[in-house]
Amino acid sequence: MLSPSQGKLVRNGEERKSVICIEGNIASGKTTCLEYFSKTSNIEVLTEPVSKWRNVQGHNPLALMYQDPARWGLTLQTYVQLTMLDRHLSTVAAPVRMMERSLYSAKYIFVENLYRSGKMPEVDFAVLSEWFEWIIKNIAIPVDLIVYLQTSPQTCYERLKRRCREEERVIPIEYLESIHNLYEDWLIKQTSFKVPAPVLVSNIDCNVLYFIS
Ligand code: DCP
Repeated sequence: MLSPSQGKLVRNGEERKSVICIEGNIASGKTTCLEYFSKTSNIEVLTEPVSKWRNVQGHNPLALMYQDPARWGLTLQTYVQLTMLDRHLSTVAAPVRMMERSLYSAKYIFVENLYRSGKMPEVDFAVLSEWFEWIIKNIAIPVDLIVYLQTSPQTCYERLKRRCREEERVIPIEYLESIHNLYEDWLIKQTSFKVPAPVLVSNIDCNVLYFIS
């Protein structure tokens, strides 16, 4: 049961903090959304550890993945899985935690996209899948609400070009369309993978907000 005044969840008589994951395509506006809430008291904001993905002991697995996904996809996604798990398990300080993406979307969207597009070898996909399945079976990854920033791939593409992140210069609109379709299947149609929490959809293009429980 959620107590709206304090954002606390009560399960089996025990209180714990609520966790909200902000999901959406690349450049859909997740960081801007989180920046807004970071000014609110009682909410702890955790952004994606992108800086770590761009610099792990002097290496840039994000850039390598975009240069040669078949070779470096596993490397990046293994590290993403580790850093996202670390985020999920870190001690929650405030009554409400908002975090950018999740362990779930790393697997259900990005790993899945690499595999389906033929850019991740089957053995790499199998290894990542076994890791992921082990984690969610053995470690509690609580998520209480998913906020899906639903944006057209075209809007994301325009923002992506404007922000000019060096590694992302090679991303074509087709890549954003694939990510978009995977998100829609997962969170809107709910036909691909288990959805771990209710979904609040915020459609940025049409200014519409609705809830899927
Ligand atoms: N990425 C990836 N695999 C993942 C997660 C992310 O390859 N499992 C990539 C996609 C982007 C980069 O990492 O190139 C950063 O992700 P986002 O664009 O989602 O992060 P932003 O902070 O840029 O998002 P937004 O613009 O919505 O704030």
